[in-house]
Amino acid sequence: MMYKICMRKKFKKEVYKMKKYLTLLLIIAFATFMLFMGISCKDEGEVRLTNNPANDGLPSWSPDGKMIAFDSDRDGNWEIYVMGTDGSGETNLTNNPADEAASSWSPDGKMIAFQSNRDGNSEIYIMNADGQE
Ligand SMILES: [Ca+2]
Ligand SMILES: [Ca+2]
Repeated sequence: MMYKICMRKKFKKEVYKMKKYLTLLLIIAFATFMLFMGISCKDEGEVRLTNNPANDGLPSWSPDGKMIAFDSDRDGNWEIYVMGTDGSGETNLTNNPADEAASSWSPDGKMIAFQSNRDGNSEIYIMNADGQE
């Protein structure tokens, strides 16, 4: 009789332990799933527009949302480029041996302001959005 009670208590303890481990396992599985979903959602909607060994940076949307201006040093010095919002039609607007950077669209989208050190130190310039100054 005493042996049976003792075994029953032992069995209950084991079941309690197993439930604890099972709960812990479920929590870990749920946390892993949520982490995975979080990472998946984070990646969703991000599209690489440039893909080259040079530096590309400081993107800015044109006011009409159709173009993106950005800086790149892919020709050996910094230039202002524009491209479509899908990364197509990358065009060097400045094409100058000095460094051009920090472009900013005019509110009507017809002009782009930028900085250049073409006279030996940084100055602010404007050009038409097609690169004509
Ligand atoms: Ca790059
Ligand atoms: Ca340049």
